[in-house]
Amino acid sequence: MSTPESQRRHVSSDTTAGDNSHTGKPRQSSPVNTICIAPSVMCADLCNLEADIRELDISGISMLHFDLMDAHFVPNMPIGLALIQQIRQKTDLDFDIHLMVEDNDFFVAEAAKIGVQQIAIHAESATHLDRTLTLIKEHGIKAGVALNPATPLFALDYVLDRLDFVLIMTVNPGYAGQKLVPATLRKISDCKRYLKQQNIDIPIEVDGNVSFENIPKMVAEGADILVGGTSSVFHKSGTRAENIQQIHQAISLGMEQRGD
Ligand code: S6P
Ligand code: MG
Repeated sequence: MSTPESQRRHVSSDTTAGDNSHTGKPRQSSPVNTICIAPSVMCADLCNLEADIRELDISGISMLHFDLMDAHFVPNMPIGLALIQQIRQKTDLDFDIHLMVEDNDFFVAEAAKIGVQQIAIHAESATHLDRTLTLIKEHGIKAGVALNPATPLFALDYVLDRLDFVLIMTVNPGYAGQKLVPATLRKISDCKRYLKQQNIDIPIEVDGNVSFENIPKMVAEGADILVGGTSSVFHKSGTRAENIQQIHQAISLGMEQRGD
């Protein structure tokens, strides 16, 4: 059986996704089979965002995570399309869009105009999940499904062939600075096993309290993309560069315990 295009190992290393060469700089990519750190922009210093983005740009990360909320699916709305559009002009990093909205198709179309590399939609908000995933892929963007902590993995059963990644929420979506929902650690390894049983090799992204302390456990369970927020990349104890260094150490600890 041939391997479908969607069953690639890592999201950021592919060059077929949306064009982001807005700054004329060479595009960065993550190496295949490594853990990817994706800083969550809603946790940056929003009054000093350009400085934060520049610091992250030279820190060796390859992807930025954007939380797009509509104050309906989740009761918050920290950043919007106009801001993402402006940041697109400042960096060639890959853009990872996490939609927490009711009208997924509208935001997919708007994000595609901006030039983003991957989009996750929530299984809980999508009325026509298969159709919206297809729409994302028609734009040449990698498609993922995000699952709330209480949503079972079988929500993915009939869209697996559409997926380029899975986003496991390790907190309930809507806010930064929350505590990990404990059962979600097991859910990461359950997801890893589930994908393996289906012979699908796509990355698992984790989002929510991806802290220095939790990263080794998450990586050991099978996480491939780590969304870094207030408990890691933007932790007050260090500079962005120092925090990213500490994340790499935590990843190494997790990799030592990892089974694959
Ligand atoms: C939450 C959102 C996340 C947060 C991130 C914050 O709804 O999807 O991406 O920005 O989880 O990280 P932390 O370390 O503050 O929990
Ligand atoms: Mg997020």
